[in-house]
Amino acid sequence: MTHKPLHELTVDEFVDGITGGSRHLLSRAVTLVESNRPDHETKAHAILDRCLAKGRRSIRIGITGAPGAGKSTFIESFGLEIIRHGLRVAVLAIDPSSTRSGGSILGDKARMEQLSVRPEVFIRPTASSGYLGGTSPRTHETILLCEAAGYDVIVVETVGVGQSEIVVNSMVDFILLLMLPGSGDELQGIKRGIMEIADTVAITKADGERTGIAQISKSDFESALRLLPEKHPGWVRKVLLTSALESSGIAEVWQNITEFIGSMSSSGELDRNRREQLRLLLYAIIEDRLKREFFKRPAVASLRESIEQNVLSGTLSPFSGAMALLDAFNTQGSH
Ligand SMILES: Nc1nc2c(ncn2[C@@H]2O[C@H](COP(=O)(O)OP(=O)(O)OP(=O)(O)O)[C@@H](O)[C@H]2O)c(=O)[nH]1
Ligand SMILES: [Mg+2]
Repeated sequence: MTHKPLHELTVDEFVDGITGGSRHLLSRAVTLVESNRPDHETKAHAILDRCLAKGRRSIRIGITGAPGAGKSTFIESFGLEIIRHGLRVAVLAIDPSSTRSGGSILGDKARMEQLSVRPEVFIRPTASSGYLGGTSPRTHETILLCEAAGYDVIVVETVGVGQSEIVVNSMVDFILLLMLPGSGDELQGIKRGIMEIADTVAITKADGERTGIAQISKSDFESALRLLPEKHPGWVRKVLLTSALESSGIAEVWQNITEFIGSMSSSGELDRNRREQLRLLLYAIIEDRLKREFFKRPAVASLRESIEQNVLSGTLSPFSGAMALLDAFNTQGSH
């Protein structure tokens, strides 16, 4: 039954499979969520509606850091720690661009070798290409599916190079920022923006000859964090030393996150945050839909290139160009 083509599976079959713990059907539902085909979207939303109604909850963790900071290796070790507590884990790795996809997906599977073979783990790369924010409402929808599938912890890996970590911040409960030992210099630069959304900072690769530098970085980050405004009332950000290679500091990170969740749920902040995230998702879906419908309209599609050229050559202002495209959209839409 489960090998039927996607369109032959009913919404009921999907929902029963997902909530019953089938990784295969979960994976196929994620494919539907990511599809641009209108019939897939309709079905994906029907599945999501039913899944949301189940009201299952998870701890959602965003893990961000510079390329090569050690995110995937950390998640392997961290995931193994979480399942030791009898919990199920879903890992969503956001692929920053479709052009990179082949390489990084294979890379992540290889880096999470031990984790990926565990039956209580679901690992899935999610595409982000074409979205300014580096991720899309679809990542949030995938989180909701994993939650309905009963995963207790959902980990979202994103490369902290621009906007994607900000967007991920709007779908998770907790952001863990991974920093390389010796990266304290970056504190002066753009990394401050990322620091502000972090709930905890973990220095990675604190092993071997890097141990000393890691210790120095820890103090640097602690001082820098003290200067930042609070992100969640009552939560004091910590800096932890970790090594995925030696599995050290990993249990402390998990402990730190459970403390965070405990304190934020008793203050009501966790629920407040989730409600705000649903509001953001509502508008993200609208924006996403409108944008796609706009560019799909034949009148817009046929005018788009010439208008863009005229704007680039300076014969048309971006404002007039945009208005012309919007007029084309509206005129055709009112038929
Ligand atoms: N010594 C040491 N090396 C590590 C540790 N964790 C990761 N590495 C190495 O660092 C390199 C990058 O690790 P990844 O886990 O792929 O880093 P990433 O942040 O996921 O990288 P991207 O997804 O490409 O941004 C690999 O060669 C790892 O073997 C660690 O705890 N100690
Ligand atoms: Mg990675």
